[in-house]
Amino acid sequence: MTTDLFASDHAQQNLTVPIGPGARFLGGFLLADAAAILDAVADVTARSPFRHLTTPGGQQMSVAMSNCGSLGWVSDRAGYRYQATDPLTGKPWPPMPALLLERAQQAASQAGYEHFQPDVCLINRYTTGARMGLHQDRDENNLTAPIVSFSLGVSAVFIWGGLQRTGKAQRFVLKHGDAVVWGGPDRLRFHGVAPVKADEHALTGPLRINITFRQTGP
Ligand code: MD6
Ligand code: FE
Repeated sequence: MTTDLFASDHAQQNLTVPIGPGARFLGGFLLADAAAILDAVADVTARSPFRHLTTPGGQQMSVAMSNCGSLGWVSDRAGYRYQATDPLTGKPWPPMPALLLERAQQAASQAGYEHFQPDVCLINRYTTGARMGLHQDRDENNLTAPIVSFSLGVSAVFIWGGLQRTGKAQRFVLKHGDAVVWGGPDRLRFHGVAPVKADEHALTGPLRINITFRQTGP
């Protein structure tokens, strides 16, 4: 069953729902500045375009990615890692726009994580049918910092598992404007995104944009 954590849709903004001891769903957190956030994403991707990375196993990912911040997450045949330059342009990743940093820090704080200093902002673009398999986020050196995730555009079903790959997963809908923060005892939970259904959003057309902020440093 897929739970709609925000059953009354976006009538209310900023509803905080615990989804684990260290994880919070912030429904509608970004609604007031969604358009400005998407503009900031467009500025980043004009300089470091979206691209489909290859997994270490040689598969092309269905989600297209870019980054901003002092480090970016990349994947290729050699593995997953964070690096300061964009392999596509050979240049540093674009700086993290102030609005993105500010909203990420506010989300973290609203979920109980003060002093979040993200140095990575990974931007994921989903077209119809794109998905993300079940994974843990564990390429960061600093596992004490939470991860902050923003969802914009077309909705998706988020698969929210446990600390082991096997076992029961919950599913819930991430809509335009929602944020999720997780850390502490939930930091290494398995999670993924079900194939995005054909849909349209006024600001993104058929696309879903997800932005995750990570702190790799101390
Ligand atoms: C997505 N998100 O929502 C994929 N990882 O498109 C993630 O993989 C993710 O949303 C860690 C923390 C939050 C996330
Ligand atoms: Fe993840």
